Amino acid sequence: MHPPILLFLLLSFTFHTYAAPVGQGNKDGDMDIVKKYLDDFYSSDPVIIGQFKTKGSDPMTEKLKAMQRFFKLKVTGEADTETLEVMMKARCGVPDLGQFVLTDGNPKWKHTNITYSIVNYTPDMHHAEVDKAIQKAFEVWSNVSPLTFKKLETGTADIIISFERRVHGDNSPFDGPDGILAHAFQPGPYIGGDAHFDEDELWTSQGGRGRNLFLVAAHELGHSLGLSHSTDSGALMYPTYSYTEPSAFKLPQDDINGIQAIYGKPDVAVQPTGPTTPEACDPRTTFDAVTSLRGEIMFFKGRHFWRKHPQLPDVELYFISLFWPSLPATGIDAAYENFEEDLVFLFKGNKYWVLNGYEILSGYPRSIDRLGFPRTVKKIDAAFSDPESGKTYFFVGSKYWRYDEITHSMERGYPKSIARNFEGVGPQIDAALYHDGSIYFFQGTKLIQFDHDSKSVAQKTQKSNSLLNC
Ligand code: E1S
Ligand code: CA
Ligand code: ZN
Ligand code: ZN
Repeated sequence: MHPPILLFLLLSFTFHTYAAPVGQGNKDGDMDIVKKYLDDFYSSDPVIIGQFKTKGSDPMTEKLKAMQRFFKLKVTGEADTETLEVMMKARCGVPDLGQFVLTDGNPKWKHTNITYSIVNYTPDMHHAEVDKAIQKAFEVWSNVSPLTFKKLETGTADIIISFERRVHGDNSPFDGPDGILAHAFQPGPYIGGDAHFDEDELWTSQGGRGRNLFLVAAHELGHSLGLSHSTDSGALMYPTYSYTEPSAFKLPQDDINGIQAIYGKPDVAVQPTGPTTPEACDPRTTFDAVTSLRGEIMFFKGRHFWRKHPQLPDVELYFISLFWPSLPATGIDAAYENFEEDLVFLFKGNKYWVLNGYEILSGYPRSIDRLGFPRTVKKIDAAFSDPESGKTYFFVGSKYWRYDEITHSMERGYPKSIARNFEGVGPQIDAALYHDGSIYFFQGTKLIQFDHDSKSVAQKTQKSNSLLNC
């Protein structure tokens, strides 16, 4: 979701995070949150609310209604649960509406052949590396829109890029190392479209220490083109920086939708698409792999995993690459916890990795041949380990294998037929989990709870995501 908003027109802004839970029914606490939110993000002068302005009642109610209209909530003028939920979402300090309304309509470039210039360079990188990072960042957007970008060596460009530190003449001083990394202005004349990078950061063309100039520039240029922040945590226009391998970077679908809402689609036969952020509670959600890890349950899907703590109602969504940069960034095939040795095994293709807590043990990945699989097994669909017997079950197509964790060897007489020994389960299992004495098989959008002792299906009607508190 990208409500196009004016950025950086107001004098200054600060950080506010409303991540703290609010006691239900705590009306005073709720009112504090509402008041603070409206003061911070819905500027005091109701005139500024512009097209979202309503007449009558007190200013607080007006602002609340404006906010509800902006987020397409029911316009009640009251701090109902839906409204509070939006207000409590953690967010960056860029106001939604105070700035939005200062312009007539959504700011955008009126031409598609946009020019840029780089007026100074950071000493942290070679000139050529800076040029390359900026060029690549523009390509992120030109690949999915009708826009083209040309670098000017002389004359005034639409988008002027510079490295600045502290107070630098635009009423939005930088703050030294960390914190604010950069900022950019919405499309328009003069300073409009310009992108400034904080010279007090360490700029790099890699990962590790410092900030990747390509990733930050790609985000800032989104602002330069008229995009505001997205609430999609996987989006490039999400308010907080996260490192992903630049050569593997694909512009997320949410950002593609955002830029195309402003400028339309590119003039190419095959339309580009990008990765989407999965929704835990979408009834269509399926999983790649599921395992427990020291009492928590991890659900892997694409580039992400959800982490569910048994005592907590909320589930957390993370990028796999955030926790384990050296793992394949996407598509884990199978995972299981070895309770005996307090280790978690992750599988992709014919390789596997072993985790101790959140640390990958050295010496991995290894080939699954080392577990005793024949070369004909190219990948594993699902796995779970039974802590009572110390046996691990591996599911491959319509068959399964059994491994003894005590003797560290594959058992004889396998593979066996899933249909024969797990009646009502398979073939083609996505993921398996041993949890609370039951085995859970994830098959598409279905979850089958299997009772190990009676060797029968205990419950077949659940949705795959029912363990995620949906
Ligand atoms: C982070 N934000 C930053 O410096 C506001 N902290 C200016 C702005 O006040 O542009 O939001 C602040 C900028 C940034 C945000 C996200 C840079 C990425 C998202 C996804 S990188 C793979 C990625 C990102 C990069 C200013
Ligand atoms: Ca800074
Ligand atoms: Zn600036
Ligand atoms: Zn931003």
